Amino acid sequence: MARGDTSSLISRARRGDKQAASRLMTLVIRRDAKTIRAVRRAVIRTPFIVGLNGDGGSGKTSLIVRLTQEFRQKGHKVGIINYEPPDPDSGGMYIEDRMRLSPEQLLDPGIFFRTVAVRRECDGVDKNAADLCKIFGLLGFEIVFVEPKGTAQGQTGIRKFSSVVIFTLDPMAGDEKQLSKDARLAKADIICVTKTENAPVQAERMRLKIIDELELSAAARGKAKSIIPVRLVDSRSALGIEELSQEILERKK
Ligand SMILES: Nc1nc2c(ncn2[C@@H]2O[C@H](COP(=O)(O)OP(=O)(O)OP(=O)(O)O)[C@@H](O)[C@H]2O)c(=O)[nH]1
Ligand SMILES: [Mg+2]
Repeated sequence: MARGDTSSLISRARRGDKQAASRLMTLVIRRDAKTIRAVRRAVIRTPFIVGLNGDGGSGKTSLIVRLTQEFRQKGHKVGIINYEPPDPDSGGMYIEDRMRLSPEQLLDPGIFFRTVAVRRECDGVDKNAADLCKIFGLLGFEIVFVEPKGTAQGQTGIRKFSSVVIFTLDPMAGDEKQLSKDARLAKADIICVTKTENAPVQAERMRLKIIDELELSAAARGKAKSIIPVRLVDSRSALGIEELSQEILERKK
């Protein structure tokens, strides 16, 4: 691609043109070196990046959609990067999680949802995730959610470029004993037990178990106490969502 084209795409993205931003994203995903360099040079303000970590089905997208609603009400423009596995036949997108947004959200100019097929995977995200986030910065978006393809135990790559990492756990899934082996726990900034209204007793039990694990892990590192908050949330009923959004914004200051 000619250099002039990249500059014009960058100028258009700076004026809020989402089509130009989308084209830049495609070039970054394809690892066009000139575009990556130009984007890095052009960005004045990298957005605040909220990375979601958690098993497949643990409620990451639902939480993002709910928090997006909160942040829009507070006047913040929100970008979302959603990594999905590629369709093995077409190489294109397998699942289109954009449809999880409400009709109002789909029409909202202050929301930009980009699904990316993760090919050269690193802990559920592509290696150029940080550069993609910068393109939202060109558009003037202040907050970007990044959802990896569901991660497994020990996958904490999202930590490298996120301003805040939220780790989601479904109280009804999996074995609590596995928590002690999971590096995602101690590498999170905020832990959310999701789907609380579905199983309030199990959710509270899991919250207490997580706190135990965090205290043990803090002690092993010579710390008096863990400072990682553990929250009970529910994206359907919005339980705990307002408080969580406040906590994220506090960290953005
Ligand atoms: N009742 C209830 N259901 C939820 C909640 N969060 C997620 N779900 C449901 O749980 C399922 C998985 O939720 P997702 O938000 O797609 O989970 P995910 O972590 O994004 O899943 P992947 O993208 O496949 O890794 C969906 O059927 C959701 O409707 C919640 O807070 N309450
Ligand atoms: Mg999802």
